[in-house]
Amino acid sequence: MALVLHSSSTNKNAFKALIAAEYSGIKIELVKGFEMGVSNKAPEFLKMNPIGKVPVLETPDGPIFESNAIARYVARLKADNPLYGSSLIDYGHIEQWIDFSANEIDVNIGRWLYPRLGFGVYLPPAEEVAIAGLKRALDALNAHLTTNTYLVGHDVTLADIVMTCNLSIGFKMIMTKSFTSEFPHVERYFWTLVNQPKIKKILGEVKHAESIPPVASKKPAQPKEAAKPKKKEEPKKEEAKPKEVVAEEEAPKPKPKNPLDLLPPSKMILDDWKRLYSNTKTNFREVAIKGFWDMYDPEGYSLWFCDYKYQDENNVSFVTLNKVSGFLQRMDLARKYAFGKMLIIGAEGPYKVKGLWLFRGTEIPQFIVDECYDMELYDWFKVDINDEAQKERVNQMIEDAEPFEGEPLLDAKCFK
Ligand SMILES: N[C@@H](CCC(=O)N[C@@H](CS)C(=O)NCC(=O)O)C(=O)O
Repeated sequence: MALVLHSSSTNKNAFKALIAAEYSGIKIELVKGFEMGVSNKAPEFLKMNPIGKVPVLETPDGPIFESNAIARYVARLKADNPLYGSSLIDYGHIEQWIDFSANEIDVNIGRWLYPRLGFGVYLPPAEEVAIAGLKRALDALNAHLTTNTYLVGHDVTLADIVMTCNLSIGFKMIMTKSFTSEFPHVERYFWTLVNQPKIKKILGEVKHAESIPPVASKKPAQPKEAAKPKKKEEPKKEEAKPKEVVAEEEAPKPKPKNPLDLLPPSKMILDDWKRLYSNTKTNFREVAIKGFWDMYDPEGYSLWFCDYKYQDENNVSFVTLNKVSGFLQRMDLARKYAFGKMLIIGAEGPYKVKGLWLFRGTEIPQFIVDECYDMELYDWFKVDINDEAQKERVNQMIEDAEPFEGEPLLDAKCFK
């Protein structure tokens, strides 16, 4: 059975294996009729890669996913393949640069590019972090390439193949000349590599991006499945289709009535509560908290605690704060129907992120779950208002009481 690569013909992650195959004299067939978003959602594909991402290589011994793993497999098919260098230390360095390319270059290009194309939410501070991370990585790469033509040794290795493919999307889509000219050795390296005949055969003519793509829209344009975490931060890495994305975003959409507007009227007026919360400057317990419970209508509203699912990852204070701010920004669509408090807890990382939300209706509104992908990053627990301890926890969260559950607060953010 031949090796069959499941991917479209324009996927830079698939190019890694195809180039490795060119260098190794291995034949790989690209599967016929592959359609991104359709073929990779089919049950047969999900049997090969349960996460549904592309590429996947079908081998006589079973499928392999993850493009770097596929490229390694292809390179190993040829005994003593020079793509893997000629010593143990070469091998170590090749692996080092493959990981560097994935974790420092590819990730940061993706975090800069994809939100601009509408795949993920565009947030200027997140973009700044991505660009800073990318520049740091390119600086290091540039320094290495000052005295090296290739990443390892004196010839193309698998590390160069992976690095070139990862850089290619940056050079083509977002890293303009004025950006890359800060890294002259990276430029020299990249143009040398893309002009190697075996690489050029797969990548084709590569053209330098002339401008940074404008932000398609504030609202992520990915299909629903792609918005569902695991993903956390990870924007959808689909081949970019900026035109389609923009076109889709610009199409006028009829606005159906929100089902929450059809609920029986409630005695609780959300804006009254928000006003009371904002205007109470002293005696918060006696005025605002008491006022809240006087107004609260359990028939028309519900209270929910939420706990961030990945607390261990909240090591850096500003990243954690940005994450919460992003969540509140994306909740904008729920302003008429919700009030929230988010606490960032702890004196040092990992910080805990916990929140309290008041929603119109007795369940978490479905449109919020559907439209705000952060909802899946949290575990949600409905508050039992007959439980005094839970009520007290609500009070403490509304009040930003410190210490909260024995710890100081780094910050408290309010959605109102
Ligand atoms: N780390 C993976 C990334 C794969 C990936 O993100 N593939 C994108 C296309 S380049 C994809 O399949 N996206 C579809 C999705 O996220 O559902 C690899 O290197 O293979």
